[in-house]
Amino acid sequence: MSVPQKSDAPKKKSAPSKAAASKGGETHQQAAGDGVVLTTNQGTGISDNQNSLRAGGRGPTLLEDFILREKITHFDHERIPERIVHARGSAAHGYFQPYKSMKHVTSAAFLADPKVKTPVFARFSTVAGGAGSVDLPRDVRGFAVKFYTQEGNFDLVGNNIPVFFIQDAIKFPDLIHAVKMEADRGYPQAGSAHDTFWDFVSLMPESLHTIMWAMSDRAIPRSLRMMEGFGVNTFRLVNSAGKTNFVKFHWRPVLGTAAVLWDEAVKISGADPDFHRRDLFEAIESRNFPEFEFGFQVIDQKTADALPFDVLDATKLIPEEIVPIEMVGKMVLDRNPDNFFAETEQVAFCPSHIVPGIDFSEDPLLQGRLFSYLDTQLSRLGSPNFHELPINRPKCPFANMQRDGHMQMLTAKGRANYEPNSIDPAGARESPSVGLRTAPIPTEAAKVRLRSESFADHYSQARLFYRSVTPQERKHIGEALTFELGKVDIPAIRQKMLGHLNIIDKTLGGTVAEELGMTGEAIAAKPSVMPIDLDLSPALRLYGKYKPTLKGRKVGLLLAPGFNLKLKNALVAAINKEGAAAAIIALKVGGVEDSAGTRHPAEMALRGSPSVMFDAVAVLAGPAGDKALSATPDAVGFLMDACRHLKAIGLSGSPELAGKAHAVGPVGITDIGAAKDIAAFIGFAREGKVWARESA
Ligand code: HDD
Repeated sequence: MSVPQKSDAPKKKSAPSKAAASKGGETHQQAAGDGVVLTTNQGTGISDNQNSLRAGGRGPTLLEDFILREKITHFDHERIPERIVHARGSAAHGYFQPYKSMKHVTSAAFLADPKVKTPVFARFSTVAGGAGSVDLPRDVRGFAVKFYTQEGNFDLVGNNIPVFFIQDAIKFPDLIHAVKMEADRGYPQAGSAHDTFWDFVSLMPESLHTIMWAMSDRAIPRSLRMMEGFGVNTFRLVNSAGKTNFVKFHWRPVLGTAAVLWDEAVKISGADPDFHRRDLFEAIESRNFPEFEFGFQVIDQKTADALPFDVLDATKLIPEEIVPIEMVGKMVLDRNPDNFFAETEQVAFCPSHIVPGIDFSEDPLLQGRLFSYLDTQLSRLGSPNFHELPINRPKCPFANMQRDGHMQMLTAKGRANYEPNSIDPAGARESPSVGLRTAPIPTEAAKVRLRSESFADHYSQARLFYRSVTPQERKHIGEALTFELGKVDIPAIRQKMLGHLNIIDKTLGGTVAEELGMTGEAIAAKPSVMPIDLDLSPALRLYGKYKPTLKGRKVGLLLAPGFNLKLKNALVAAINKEGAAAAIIALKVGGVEDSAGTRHPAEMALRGSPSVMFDAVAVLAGPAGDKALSATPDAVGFLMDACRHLKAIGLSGSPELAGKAHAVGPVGITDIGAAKDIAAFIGFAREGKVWARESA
């Protein structure tokens, strides 16, 4: 153990070593050393943690120094292989509580009693980038939740997009190889805008529906707290009478959904690569606990049979307008991990971790996932005993005859390590009554490598999504496709993609072709099944579906010398009343003087706090402050970007800056001359983005 132990080692003040003394006396730690004694992993007290053992003060280091060797050896092995996908992630602890009993559809105990709180650990991630990549590339986000139920762990390993790129798990390595950095050059990191990815997509039309989502603003979320989540694959629910239904799992953020604009995402990636991780951590630290409602779409066989697509096809969704989502409970994330590595890094999710009352469907993507996750944990965590790590260990009793293995942490007692046995009558035994029983779904059929005909339509739902979302979302999809395809070197890949886009929607294909300067160059795609026009589904929209709110958001207040203190205080109070946070920014982090010459502390310096880090901004200045700001490119950029990024803007006493930043006239800019004007600013800020400015 490398954590400080309440060891039997003597708790006495350690004397500085001679060597340390000869090199300049006591260090900080040595002087403060009244607490727990630093020891080796074997519990031997360490007298000097600053100097290795050497032959004389300037001589070579001695091999004998087991303290040095133990410390360096441990350090050399501090990293484990990062996840092959979803390497970059952030997580939190919390609990799930059902609103009502769901006994009629599932026997799962954690869904049976509204009084029962089930502990959870949720990890959000990007897919393509490495563990050290930025938080805001254009990418699907992972949304994985481990429920530590009283009947065992249930892992719901989903994404923030309800559909997937491929229909069969056998294509997953190809998909991931294509999207990750290219094999020869090792770039781009965490980005899909390159040839190999679009080559794959252009040859795999089944990916087009998910592509529409990945090119939408869903792939650049404002916050992990403001994303929807989906189980993606179809699962089954089984009740105590053995009756089964299909189910699609959904998560809905109580704060509503929000995304940033692409230009914001690019700038945030530079200004704060940990934007999402910091946002999640700080929200929980400040007790603004992220909340997500858990919803079920329960689908009986008859409804499934009547759908114009196959429920087993992970590239398809079931519109809420056909099967509504029933909200069954809420997850609250109320505790940050104590240690990133021990928890966020070592947590091991597996879709195969289910509990009685939940079962798999025959979805060929899910079936492959059932193998892959357990397998990957063996190489990532290095031992079949990964379930014994505290973050993975069930919180209910667990017992079986599995023994030994690398890093065994449990000390099994007794002789009986096999079953059946007569030696330990009180030992663990199978239980037909409480054990998991697989739903007896009939499966007899010929063994074939074949894709069902019912999976053949790759365009109808891509069209459904594109046509159902708001005009802004459609515009951004077109822009994202233009950006991504503009980064593709091989013209034929772009031409093939234009052919696919034309089938999804002629206007989309035409706009992207025009923006690429490739009108008339599309290579026609030949769908095996011609798309149909499905009834539009407004529920697929990202914007306008939730009530306007400023809750959980962050407003940046840039204060410059001579600002009006009364107005600033009123503004902060109004922002806090909305459940939002106000961040005080000044030219210098040391502080800023108000109109009465009183100095006030700042939380952030302007240079490190561009407006992309906030949901809305206000600038408060006196005449001297306005002059100083307009002479500062960072301040002009602050306001210009806020304007370009459609943020609500409040301005008080900063006409010169506003002029320089072209922030005069556009809708959503409020002149805050007096406290009564604050309401108008808050009104715009609640909307998230001032879309009218984009259209203008
Ligand atoms: Fe996967 C990780 C979600 C298809 C193989 N996947 C992983 C994580 C999420 C998803 C959220 C990160 C979990 C964490 O935070 O540790 N994956 C999905 C979804 C899919 C999907 C929603 C489609 C419905 N995945 C998928 C397929 C395969 C994998 C088809 C392989 C056949 N996924 C893995 C993996 C990972 C993983 C290689 C990497 C790290 C890990 O499992 O623990 O096994």
